Amino acid sequence: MVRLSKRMAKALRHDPQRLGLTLDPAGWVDLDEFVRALGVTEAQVLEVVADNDKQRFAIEDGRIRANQGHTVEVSLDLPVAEPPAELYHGTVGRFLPDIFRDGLRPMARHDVHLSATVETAVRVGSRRGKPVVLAVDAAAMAADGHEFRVSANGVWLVPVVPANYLREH
Ligand code: HQG
Repeated sequence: MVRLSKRMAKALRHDPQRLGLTLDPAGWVDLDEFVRALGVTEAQVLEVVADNDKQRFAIEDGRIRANQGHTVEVSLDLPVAEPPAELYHGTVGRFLPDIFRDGLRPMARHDVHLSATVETAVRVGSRRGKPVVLAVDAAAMAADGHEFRVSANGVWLVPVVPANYLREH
């Protein structure tokens, strides 16, 4: 299941071409076509979508897409949303000098990914080593005109977080 989930994320976020798939402008692909390209059953795909720990995928009108995390060009058409006063970003110590100089940047993805809870941010940071959690003053950012969006699976997205809104949690 985890392996299939990773293959699905790779196809829907980063490399649809490798499976001969083309995403529509909002990141959707026909579910039948997707199932065929992966060479699995529809039931297996539906099981991954339903049981995914992070609800990484959405199915709608016979189509599937990744809820966030793309590196290929897509526009998810998410509405601007008012963020909670504080959001969190999980990273590792070696990135801190750059982050406190340049702010949080989206790197290969479209947006900086922020978590609503410290716990989730710890998990995100742990992918790269000993986690460090940064608190983002989302209220101040929103008041200053930065636009936040929230993905269907509750990840907060913003193009950049300038360093002056960051502190170590
Ligand atoms: C760091 C996973 C240097 C940033 C997770 C991060 C998340 C900087 C890395 C989602 C920097 C980018 C996204 C700067 C940011 N200088 N380093 N100015 N600004 N960074 O993977 O947030 O499991 O693109 O701290 O759970 O780690 O795939 O972002 O370490 O929700 O669904 O550059 O991916 O979700 O890494 O993770 P990423 P992320 P999935």
